[in-house]
Amino acid sequence: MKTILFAAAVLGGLPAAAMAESSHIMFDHSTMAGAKHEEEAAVSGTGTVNSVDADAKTVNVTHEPIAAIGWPAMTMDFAVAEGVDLATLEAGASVSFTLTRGADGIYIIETEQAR
Ligand SMILES: [Cu+2]
Repeated sequence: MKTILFAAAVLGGLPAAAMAESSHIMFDHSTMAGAKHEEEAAVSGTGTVNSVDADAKTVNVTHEPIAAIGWPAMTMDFAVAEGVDLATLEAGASVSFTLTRGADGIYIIETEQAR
């Protein structure tokens, strides 16, 4: 939640149009067409890592469309589960990953590996 709160603070002073363009951390993908909120099974996707913040346990990923949850291709920040070893990931890596959705409705990366 620390990341989300930080993002909210940073975005707080920006006009609405700028917020719409900003990080997907604040964006509730679940409102997108095709999203099935009731199904909480892990969702898999692929993408390219843009940056890794091992201290914050976040990665910025440009991911391919994830049809299972109705996401288009996009670039976004993900929080990463405790079990994921970010030391093995670096900018430019092509990865596959699985997502799980927390009680707050935010998807996080549950597993991630180079491909
Ligand atoms: Cu996204």
